Amino acid sequence: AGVLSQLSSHSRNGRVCVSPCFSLQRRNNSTSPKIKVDLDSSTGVAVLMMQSPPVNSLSLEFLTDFCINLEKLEMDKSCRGLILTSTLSKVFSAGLDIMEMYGTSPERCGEFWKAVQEMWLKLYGSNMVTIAAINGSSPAGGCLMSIGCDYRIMADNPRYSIGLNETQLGIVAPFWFKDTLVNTVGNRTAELSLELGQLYSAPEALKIGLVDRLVPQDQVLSTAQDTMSKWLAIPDHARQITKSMMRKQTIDKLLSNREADITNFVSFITKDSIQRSLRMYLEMLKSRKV
Ligand code: CO8
Repeated sequence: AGVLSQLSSHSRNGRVCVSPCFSLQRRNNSTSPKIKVDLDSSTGVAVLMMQSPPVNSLSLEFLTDFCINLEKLEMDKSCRGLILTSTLSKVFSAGLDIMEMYGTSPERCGEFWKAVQEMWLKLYGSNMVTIAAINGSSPAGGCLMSIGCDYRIMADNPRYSIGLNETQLGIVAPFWFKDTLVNTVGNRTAELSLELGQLYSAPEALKIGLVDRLVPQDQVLSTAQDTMSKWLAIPDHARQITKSMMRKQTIDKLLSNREADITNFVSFITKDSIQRSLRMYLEMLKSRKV
């Protein structure tokens, strides 16, 4: 078990259960329809590519697949660094799949939310060095994934946006989304950003510290690789303990409130008024195309 897990008394509770034979399997490359992982055993760096067109939306199936892949890499001692990126041309991830929250049963909503929690717990608490290579727009859940990493490199394109825009959909980012944003950009900026549901262009995101670096689109991945080698020069144990010190309190807050958080989400999202807001937002997304 990694240092983050050892230091957190609850952290194993949150883990997706992977059958022993599956988790012990050591493969360098794995492919699945929605996610592709390339692990370079000479550098110990894995690149996890999200490849679920049209927008890498985070459905239950996608999140399950994501967590299984992350768990496998976490357990593989040869893997020390993870770069998260997208194979799509203009989108990193459109965030949670809105269709998972619209017109679905409370049971399915609960299962979905548990998978969202799991994704964040695994990513934010990872022992690996995690770098988001943000090569396209990254709203809401896509932004959560990005700020769940240790470092963010974004394509320098003012048309790409990133942020927690939940209020624009008439929904509310839960406390652990908020905490992750506060930990990244500070309280005041997070407050403005969350209340307004603000999406920032890549240059604006750099200015407020939501991302760490902008580079031309075709250099996002190579810059992530270069940055990774600098991070990997730091001894793992020292970096991991420091990471845990910075993140443990935030992680433990969700771990000790997981069930209540699921109940809150399900009762909120299934309200008629919230369902109406989601429908209007979906219609707006469709109408933008016309
Ligand atoms: N979920 C499901 N479908 C989506 C999503 C999504 N998040 N985003 C886009 N789509 C669909 C579109 O409706 C469209 O469908 P169709 O082809 O059938 O018309 C298709 O994907 C392609 O979308 P676009 O044409 O808009 O693609 P573009 O490349 O022009 O734009 C963007 C890409 C910028 C990502 C754009 O699609 C966009 O802004 N999407 C919406 C992003 C968004 O607002 N996501 C918020 C999701 S909510 C969330 O992540 C956190 C919720 C926390 C819940 C808390 C409750 C308590």
